[in-house]
Amino acid sequence: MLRRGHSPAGQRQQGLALIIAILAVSMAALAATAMASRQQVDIRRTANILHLEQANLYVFGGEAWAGRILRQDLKNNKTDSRKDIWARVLPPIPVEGGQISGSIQDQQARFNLNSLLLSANRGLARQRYERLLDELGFDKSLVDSLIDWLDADSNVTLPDGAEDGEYLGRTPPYRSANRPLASVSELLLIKGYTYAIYEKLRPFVCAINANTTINVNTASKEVLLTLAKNLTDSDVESIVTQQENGGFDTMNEFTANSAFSGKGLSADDLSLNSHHFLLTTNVMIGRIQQQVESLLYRDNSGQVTVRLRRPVEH
Ligand SMILES: [Ca+2]
Ligand SMILES: [Ca+2]
Repeated sequence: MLRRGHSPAGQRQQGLALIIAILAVSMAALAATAMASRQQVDIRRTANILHLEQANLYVFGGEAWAGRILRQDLKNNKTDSRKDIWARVLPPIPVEGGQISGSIQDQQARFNLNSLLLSANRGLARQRYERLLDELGFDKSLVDSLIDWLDADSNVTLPDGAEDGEYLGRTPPYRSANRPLASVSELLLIKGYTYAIYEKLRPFVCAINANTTINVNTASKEVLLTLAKNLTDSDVESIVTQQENGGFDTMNEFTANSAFSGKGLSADDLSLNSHHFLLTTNVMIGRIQQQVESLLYRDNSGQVTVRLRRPVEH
């Protein structure tokens, strides 16, 4: 008599048992691998959360650093120029698990787009913006659609303005903001503004929700050229040289520059100092890379507050 295990049926049973056993072991191994890799993902996720938290803390640290620099700067002098201590770049410095770097830029070196709405001398703001558009090779009519976007009413500024009628017809439809810009990138929503125009305007404009002056000690050549009619590059050369040497101490010294002679320069909304600065902080911790911009406001007593904090737009 054959033993059960050696019968064909018994061999089949043994084979089946073996396959089940192999399957069970494989499944257990798969489950263990899945658990291990899940654990690794969890560990990485936790590390990323911790690094993100750490990066945010370094951004706050960067703001505190910038606040101290700006306070100290006001003790050093009453004007703001490229020679000031805030204008120095903070080179990458190692911190636990990564590095941090940063720089402060004077926002008032730029034309504030919101001054088209908020300035006491809107006509002058308009002239300056038209000159900037012209200088960059754009149609001056772009000022009309921007004014309509900013102003509270829904009356179209002729000839090239645009209000709800323009934007409600778009896909998806939206309304005119009818308030100051919160960000320069908002231009992309406005009639006539393409990405190429936005990119070219960006270095010379800002969007601060207050009536601000243009600081002639930090303004770029392009912005200086908007201050009076028919100015040429060579006209503003001596001003740029003066900026590099620490700027002007009095407004008279600036306006008396022969470059402006007979060119209708107005000192309205111009200044030698600034209140609004933009801090850009770059933090690298582990796999986290954060680039954050903080809009800082320094009052006349040197007190610095953070008005806005957001990721840098690219
Ligand atoms: Ca200063
Ligand atoms: Ca409007």
